[in-house]
Amino acid sequence: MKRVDHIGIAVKSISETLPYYTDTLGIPLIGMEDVPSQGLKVAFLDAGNIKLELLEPVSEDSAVAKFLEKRGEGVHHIAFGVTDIQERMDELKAHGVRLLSDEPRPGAGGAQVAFMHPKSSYGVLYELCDKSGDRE
Ligand code: CMX
Repeated sequence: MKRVDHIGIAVKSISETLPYYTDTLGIPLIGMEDVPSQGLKVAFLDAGNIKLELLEPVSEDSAVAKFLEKRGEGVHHIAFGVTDIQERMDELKAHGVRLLSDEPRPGAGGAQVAFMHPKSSYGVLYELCDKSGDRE
């Protein structure tokens, strides 16, 4: 993994949190998006060499709703930018990493995404995020 694409941050409310990022920290908003497949509304912010992704659950059974309930607001995942996501997934599997799906799934911004279980990544939820766009 050579590049971090974004850091996902779980929040209860994007509208309440956004002014802290845009006005207090001065990080420009790139855009907002609904991600129904994950039960989420997300906002991407441009922090220079990396993006921040605010994650607000819109469905009670979304992974982020469970995270907020158990751990409260805060850093939720780190996403590596990759190409050839299926190849990267197969390599990780061969190294014994537990992936949360056998195949990539559609994520925000038209990306294909896959997650590594935090129990096999020493407590961190890592995402693979492929925006090469040839699988949509
Ligand atoms: N970071 C680190 N650890 C986490 C975690 C996170 N984000 N979420 C859960 N965990 C921990 C739990 O606290 C639990 O630890 P303990 O057993 O020590 O308490 C452990 O992982 C396993 O939990 P679990 O009961 O097996 O599973 P959960 O129901 O908590 O779900 C996970 C965890 C990772 C499987 C689930 O969140 C998931 O499927 N995530 C992938 C999808 C996702 O996160 N989507 C949101 C982002 C989408 C986007 O960016 O577009």
